[in-house]
Amino acid sequence: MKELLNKIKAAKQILLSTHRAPDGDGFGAEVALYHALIKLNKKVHLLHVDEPAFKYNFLRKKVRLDVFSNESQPEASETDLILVFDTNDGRMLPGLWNWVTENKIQFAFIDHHPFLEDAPNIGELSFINTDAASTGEIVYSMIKDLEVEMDENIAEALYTSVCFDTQLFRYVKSSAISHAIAAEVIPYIDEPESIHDHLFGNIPIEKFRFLAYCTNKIEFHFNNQFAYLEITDEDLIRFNMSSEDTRDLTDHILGVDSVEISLVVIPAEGGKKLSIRSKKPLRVLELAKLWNGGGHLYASGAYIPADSKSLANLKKDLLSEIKKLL
Ligand SMILES: [Mn+2]
Repeated sequence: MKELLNKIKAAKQILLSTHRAPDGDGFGAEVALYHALIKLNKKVHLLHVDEPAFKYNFLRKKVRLDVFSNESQPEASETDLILVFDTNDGRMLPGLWNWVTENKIQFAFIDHHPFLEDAPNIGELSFINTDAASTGEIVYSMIKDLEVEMDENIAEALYTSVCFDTQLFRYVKSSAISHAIAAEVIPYIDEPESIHDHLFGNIPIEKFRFLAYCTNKIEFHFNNQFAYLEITDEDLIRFNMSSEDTRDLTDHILGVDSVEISLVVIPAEGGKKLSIRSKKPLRVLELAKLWNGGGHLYASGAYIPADSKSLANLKKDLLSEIKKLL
């Protein structure tokens, strides 16, 4: 971490990024460091492969963010460093990552996900702490080390990050750090509860009806210990929803007392995505790896391209692997 902080101190122009379909953790962590780096007089902006969802507008409107495309690329020679949050896999930044590697731009991943054995090189500067409950937790300590004073902008971004990944302090990795950060930043935030609403209390009625439809579609197997839901393209079209709108569903299903593992199959660009959750001590990371996926021990995912052979018997294969776990 010390070497990374020295590079940051020495850099003039720094880009910040996160995985595609940015979430409250990755985006919050980026925005927090953005405001800190501005205070250190750095030239800094966010460079994404996707715009964040509208619910993050309260953070979005306060930063400079560009979306990467082949037509609009930053000047590589003027970029000293790119920091990528909440992933350690360049493939999660399609297009942008080629630009980084082709131009040999110095990079670091700042993340809390376990390494993937088959992931591309993560470089020497990266900082990964799988004990952190959120990427925001890591950025909090970076901001402390950089000796930047807390302010409202940094506080609300850090709070967003911590609230999002811990699901309002439900998943804190049995540590008090998330709460300690909250205790420090809340006094700087005008209405901390409004952040809870932005993140979790903003379901449009159309989406609520879609979620009700999906809930009805869930199949329960193995004495109701396994919940399986497959959402099709037709479902998304019928309700005018995107794959992103299914995101909260996986966690929600795990709220059923008998369910130990939940798995949602979602249409994704050029294929399907598996989103898998489990209750301790069952670990689903290894399961995701069987389909070339990754993530956390109890929350993982995989992407299966449409031309993959494994799609043909997907449900059958999943059921037989899940059966071994239960
Ligand atoms: Mn995260």
